[in-house]
Amino acid sequence: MQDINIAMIGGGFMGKAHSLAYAAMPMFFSPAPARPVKKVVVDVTDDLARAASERYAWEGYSSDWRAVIADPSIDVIDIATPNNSHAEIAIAAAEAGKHIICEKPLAPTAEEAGRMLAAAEKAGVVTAVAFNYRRTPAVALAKKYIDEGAIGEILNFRGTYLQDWSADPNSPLSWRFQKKVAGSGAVGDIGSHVVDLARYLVGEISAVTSVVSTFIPTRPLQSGGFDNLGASNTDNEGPRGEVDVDDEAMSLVRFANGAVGSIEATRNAWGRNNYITFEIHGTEGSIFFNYENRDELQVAFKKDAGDRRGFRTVYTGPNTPYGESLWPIPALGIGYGETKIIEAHDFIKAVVEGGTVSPNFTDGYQAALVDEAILESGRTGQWVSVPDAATAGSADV
Ligand code: NAI
Ligand code: SOE
Repeated sequence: MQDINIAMIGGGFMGKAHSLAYAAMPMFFSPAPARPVKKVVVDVTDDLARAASERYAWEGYSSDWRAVIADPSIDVIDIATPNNSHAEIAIAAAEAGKHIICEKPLAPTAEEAGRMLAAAEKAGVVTAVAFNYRRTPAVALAKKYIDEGAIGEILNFRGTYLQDWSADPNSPLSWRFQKKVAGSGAVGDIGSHVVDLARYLVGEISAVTSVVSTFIPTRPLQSGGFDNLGASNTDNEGPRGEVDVDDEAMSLVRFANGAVGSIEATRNAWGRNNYITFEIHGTEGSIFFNYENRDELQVAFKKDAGDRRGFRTVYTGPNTPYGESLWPIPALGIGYGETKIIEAHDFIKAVVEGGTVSPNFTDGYQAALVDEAILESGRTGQWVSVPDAATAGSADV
């Protein structure tokens, strides 16, 4: 089996998820398209990089991503750093001819995302952006039903991403609350996942109108040199820093194909953990998905007899998308890890075959254009048209 040599930049939360995915991918997918070789992990200091390499079983470590990108033996650069470093690393990787998988959001701004796309297109490298929730088998099953026409013409999409890890005003000032690092708040961090699902399942979003708010304006500064995502200390009397990004956004959206919808994102929703939901109404039926019950897809069909019509539950398993590579019995349990394993498979397959994978940098750029339209509408109170990545001129930005 062919080896694909990987260098991963960033050994935090996503570093853990991607390391697991590379190790497990050939166990799930047989034959695997290639053996991902975990060559080197990079972090900001040698100590952090060494700790990540030992914990996540990488062959080597470094604190110099530029030197790692220059290494001719590396095939793939995996970017798992906070948002503000994605563009610089990805553009350097593309210029060195490396294939790239980059965490979402592709960049803090659409301008940077456009430059990343332009560099990758110029270099002709394979790209992927890690909107992994598309890879949940039940979401792929929803896509299959829609493509087969099972719910007819789509009229309406209602998507939410609700969390509560930062609902406590004393949860710390993660980089996710700092514009210079994150770009935006709930919009880019979690709303972008819903934008990706909406584009995947329904089609391009052409215009948005939004209410964008920041309810918690300051948070305790972090100490200890690592990101304390979600930890809280209700007695915290220490110094606080400014939150200069949104923490809640609600949008109405129009799709280019005539469908309408809504997208909601907040991390202030007590009791909601990773509440990614969508409900889609078509002329022939409806679909409902909730990531907190991610083995299940709820479906209702107009064609059912009147005394039987209503939502029923389909559990994903061997007969649904990706099922032949996962577990042999329905409802054994799909987890976050599986979405990342499938993501790694689809990306490595495209690298080996010289093909393309979706979502890629074009999708990441288009999602960033939607995110920016949501933020602009939040500022102006107006409907804002979303440019099309194909004509927005990625090479010119
Ligand atoms: P994190 O803060 O847990 O880890 C980031 C790591 O990158 C840290 O170890 C940090 O020291 C390192 N780092 C920062 N700047 C660096 C640089 N210039 N060079 C090398 N290393 C650097 O962050 P997390 O949660 O892993 O997020 C990383 C990215 O993944 C973000 O873009 C985030 O939005 C995305 N993400 C995506 C998720 C998904 O479900 N697809 C889930 C969580 C995060
Ligand atoms: C925090 O909101 C976070 O880690 C996001 O950054 C991820 O994209 C999301 O999938 C899980 O929550």
